[in-house]
Amino acid sequence: MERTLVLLKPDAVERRLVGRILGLYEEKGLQITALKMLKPSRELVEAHYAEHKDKPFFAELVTYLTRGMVCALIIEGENVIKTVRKINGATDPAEAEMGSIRGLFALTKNENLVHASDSPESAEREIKLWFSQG
Ligand code: FUP
Repeated sequence: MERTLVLLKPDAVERRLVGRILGLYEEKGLQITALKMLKPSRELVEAHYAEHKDKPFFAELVTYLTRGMVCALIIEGENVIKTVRKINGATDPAEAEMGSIRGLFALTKNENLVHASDSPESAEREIKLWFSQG
C-alpha cells in the first residue's frame, strides 16, 4: 500500500472547495488517513518546494502558499501517487483534463489549488515535513 502527501492550497480554502476536492479523492475509493488545517510558515514552504528555489516563480510560490490556511492530508491506497496526480490534473490548468480538479476548478498555474507528491521518496520526505509532530 502506497501513501502520498496532498495539500489543498490557500485558494482551495478561500474558495470553499475543500469539501468538493476531498469528495473526489474519497469517491475514487482512496482513504484519507491524516488531515489538518494550518497556516504554514515560510520555512516549511521553502523546504517543501526546495527543488524550485532557483526558479523565477519561487518567491511568488512561497507568498501564495503562506498567505492563508492550507489543508494537508495523507492519502493511502493502491497506486495512490499516480492516481491522485491524475485526479489533480496537469500543473497548468489549461492542459489539465476536464474532470480533474485543476481542469474543473483552476485557471492558471500560479494558483492551481492542489499539490500531490510525485514519487514514494517525495511522499515520505513531504509527510515528514508536514506531519512531523505525531
Ligand atoms: P506539480 O508537481 O504539479 O505540483 O508541479 P511543479 O512541482 O512543477 O510546480 C510546483 C508549483 O509551482 C505549481 F503547483 C505552481 C508553481 N509553478 C508556477 O507558479 N509556475 C510555473 O511555471 C511552474 C510551477
